[in-house]
Amino acid sequence: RLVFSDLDGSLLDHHSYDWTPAKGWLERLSACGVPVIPVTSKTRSELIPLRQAMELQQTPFIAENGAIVGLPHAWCHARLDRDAGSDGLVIRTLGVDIGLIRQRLSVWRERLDASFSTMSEMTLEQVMELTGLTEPEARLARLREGSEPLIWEDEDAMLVRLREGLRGDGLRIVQGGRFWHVTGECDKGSAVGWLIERFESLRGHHPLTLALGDGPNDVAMLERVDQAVLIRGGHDLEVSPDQPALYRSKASGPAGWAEGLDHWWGPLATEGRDAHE
Ligand code: 2M8
Ligand code: MG
Ligand code: MG
Repeated sequence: RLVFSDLDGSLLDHHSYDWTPAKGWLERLSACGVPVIPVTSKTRSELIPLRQAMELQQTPFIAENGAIVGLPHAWCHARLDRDAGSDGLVIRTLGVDIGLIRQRLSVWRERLDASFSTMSEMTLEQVMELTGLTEPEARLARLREGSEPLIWEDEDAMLVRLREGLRGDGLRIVQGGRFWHVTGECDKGSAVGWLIERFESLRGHHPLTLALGDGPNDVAMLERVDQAVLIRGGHDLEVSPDQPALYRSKASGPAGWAEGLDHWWGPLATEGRDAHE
């Protein structure tokens, strides 16, 4: 089994970034040997302290909306993945470089005369005010490698034109909780698919997969797994009918996260470890 989880607004509370209501399930999953894989808009740098605090250092992660994948040793191919960093993680990039994204955004802003503010143009104080992150956290959020968050300040019709322009450059724009995020041709769904294939090639069988998310940028991930939880949040979302195993939580944030696990995997709480690896 594998759990793929969005962080902000899902495993973490949208405002306080607290995950206390999910702790019981995190401990249970860890005891059963089930990896909980963060799939987030956050940067690799933001994930370092978070994975440590949540005791998720042994599991892979997907950062920057599918642009960056981090693989701990157990998820590496002995011959292919020899480029581990000092933290023992192998990093794979599935998107494009942030420099290209920023360059094309500034070209399209000028061409279309569009109004938006990118995170890289904001002051640290502005980022803190918008997100409620502390100063050190906001610094880590700005260390971007493969996605640029922006606040949209123009009409919907202009967003359609920007999306068209970016598409011609091989770039995408997707909505997160507070920001719009520009990436290469990747999303949370494609990165989750990549990791599932990695699991299959290493272990020789298909894992039972569950994903949880609350935002428009999570829909592709929810459609890619066996069982999905749409966590109640600030967005009215539609998931394709091709995903029949969808549960909509009543609670929001980490309480909705625990509710989704109760719904799909309730019996796991009382079963043993071996059956689920
Ligand atoms: C941004 O991501 C969230 C996730 O949905 C958003 O769009 O609201 C990112 O910049 C991320 O790096 C940051 O930690 C987060 C803080 O709220 O905002
Ligand atoms: Mg979210
Ligand atoms: Mg997110």
